[in-house]
Amino acid sequence: MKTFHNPHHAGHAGQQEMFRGRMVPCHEVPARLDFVLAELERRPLGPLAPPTVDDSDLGAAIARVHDPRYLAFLATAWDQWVAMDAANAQRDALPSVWPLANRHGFRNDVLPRNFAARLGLFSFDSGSPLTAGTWAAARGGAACALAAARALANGDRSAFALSRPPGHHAGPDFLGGYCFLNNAAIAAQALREAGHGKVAVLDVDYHHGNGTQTIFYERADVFTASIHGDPATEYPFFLGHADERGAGAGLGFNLNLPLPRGSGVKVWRAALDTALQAVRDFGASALVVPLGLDTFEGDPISGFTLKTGDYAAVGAALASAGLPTVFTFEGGYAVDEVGTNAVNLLEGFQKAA
Ligand code: SP5
Ligand code: ZN
Repeated sequence: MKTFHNPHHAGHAGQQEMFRGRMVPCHEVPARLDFVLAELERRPLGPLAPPTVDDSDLGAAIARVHDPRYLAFLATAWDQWVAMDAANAQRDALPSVWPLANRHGFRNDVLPRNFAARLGLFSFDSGSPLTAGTWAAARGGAACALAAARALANGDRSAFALSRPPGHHAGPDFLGGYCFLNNAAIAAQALREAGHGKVAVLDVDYHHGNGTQTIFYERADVFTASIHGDPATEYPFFLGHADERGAGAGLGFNLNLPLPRGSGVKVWRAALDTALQAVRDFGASALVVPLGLDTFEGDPISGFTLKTGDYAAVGAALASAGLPTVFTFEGGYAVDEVGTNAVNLLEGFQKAA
């Protein structure tokens, strides 16, 4: 399995996120990726390299899943933030005002001139700091996703897009959940364009993949499934319930498998079997796995109890789908263990594939 890693990831380094009325240190830190990379060097699964995709191809691939107005904002957001106040260069940008566009009659069709208002327009939480290197890092992640999809198009059976910030919470025109560009969606769309008529996304991060669900919600050509903490109690709270099955042409092509906080490997593996059966029934010819390792018992912000020794079998189960597979690196905040857990899963996949 080739791994495409993002050389720009460390430029995205948030200082703090809002939690219960206080600022706390960010969970989504550069060391997460470094630990995965170090473990891949100890236990190689295949070539490790930065992606090589040209700029215009990359821009086009990103624009297939994200809105132009959002992309124009992200590309210049840091400069706008610093233009507001030169002292902002030392601070992360976080939103503090939101239009709640679905309710209360607030408008989202008029782009505000004020930067804080713009940031709120394009965000859904106050936990996703935007920093000087965020755009370059997010673009580098999209390049990893595109390169991974292309590796499959060239005959590879699997590829790993190892990048941060993660992507699965980012929607067509919003950031949140530490995510800015939806790498899994970019890979899935690139696989569609490479000739796969039906692509499945099976999200195994602890948190519901709301961005990916939203991007493909009305489409029948990309089936989205997610196993996650029940949004009644778990982030991102406002999406991820079992009754969300898709809409319009996409009705029946979204599957949510919420599990109670505290769930262990047995119930989680049963949900995985359900999701894999749905992927088979859909008839996908390629699979994208947004790979979060925050299902781990030691994760500081999550509530499942999978153990380090469980991940190899999860990888093997994913391989049983028999599909060419792109993995995108998502959550996983037990930093010391995230590399071992990720490589256990990927190695389990590769041995069984
Ligand atoms: C990609 C991904 O896993 N995103 C997760 C985003 C979760 N954001 C909200 C987490 C708030 C948890 N704060 C808990 C602090 C405990 N000390
Ligand atoms: Zn997560």
